[in-house]
Amino acid sequence: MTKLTPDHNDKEFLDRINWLPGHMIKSIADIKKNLNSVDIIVEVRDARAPLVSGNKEIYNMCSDKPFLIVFNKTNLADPKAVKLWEEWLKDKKESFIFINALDKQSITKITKKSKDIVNVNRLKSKQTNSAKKDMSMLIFGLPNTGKSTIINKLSNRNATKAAATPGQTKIKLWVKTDKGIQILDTPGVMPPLIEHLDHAMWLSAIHAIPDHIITPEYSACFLVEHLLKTQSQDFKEFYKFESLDMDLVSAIEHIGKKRGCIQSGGGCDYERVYKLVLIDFRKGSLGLTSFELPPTE
Ligand SMILES: Nc1nc2c(ncn2[C@@H]2O[C@H](COP(=O)(O)OP(=O)(O)OP(=O)(O)O)[C@@H](O)[C@H]2O)c(=O)[nH]1
Ligand SMILES: [Mg+2]
Repeated sequence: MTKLTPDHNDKEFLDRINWLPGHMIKSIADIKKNLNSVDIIVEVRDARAPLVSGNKEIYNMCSDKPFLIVFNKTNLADPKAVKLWEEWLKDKKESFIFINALDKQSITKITKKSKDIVNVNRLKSKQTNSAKKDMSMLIFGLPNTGKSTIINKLSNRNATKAAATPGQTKIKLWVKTDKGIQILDTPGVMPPLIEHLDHAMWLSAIHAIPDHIITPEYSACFLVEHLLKTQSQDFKEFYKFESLDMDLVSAIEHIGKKRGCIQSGGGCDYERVYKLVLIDFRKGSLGLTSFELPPTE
């Protein structure tokens, strides 16, 4: 092991985490162009980092529009943190739902909540026959938050490509559902600027940023440190630790031994440990983890 965590003053690293490939620049322009022509805008965020996984710039452009925040992957988040967020968001009068896109009931909730918001807006703007009309929806959000999965579930078919690595959707696509909803799937977009290194680490842990940007070493070391600090019992049991009172290097080497990541000379194969930790965490094997709690002020 050489370097464990990135240097907070490493300018080149900070530039790299603000990952903005060409298809994202185009997607941001497409999203902005379509905001005014759809009946509802749905932002898909990650329930494990409710504010940091949001896009402030696009959110601020939607203040006077029918808008729903869908916090997805709630099945991987800490239920206690989710409860606190629900209370905080209610106080802020946000329209939101916490869901798990892999569960059918969650999908019904999105349809119902969106229709309610659109109908209230149509009544307010005195559109007649409001309840009968079809509905158009734009879905946007951070890479890998589950936008295309949600759209496939809403349309009951594999209308758009969904997969476990960020940057799957490369071009926008209109999808029709049999429930009278037309949905615009858009390529995942990064927030305008990640200012804090910790936030970049959270986004990497939830796999919104591809591993080659942060490096598996930094991401896995951040996660192991986090799980040691929070004394995660699931992490302890999964890797059969006797105690979590140890330093990062010892913990990594322990995981290497337990998971058979040993080089031919007998030393720890650190690179394999890093990759395994990321896979195990993202599957949920290391427990339900939230990185962010509601602001207290
Ligand atoms: N555990 C869990 N996994 C989910 C959930 N929703 C989606 N996924 C998984 O997350 C991965 C990413 O899903 P996508 O639907 O491709 O995400 P996306 O937001 O369209 O990603 P981009 O197109 O890259 O922006 C897939 O492996 C999905 O199976 C969820 O609620 N829980
Ligand atoms: Mg997608």
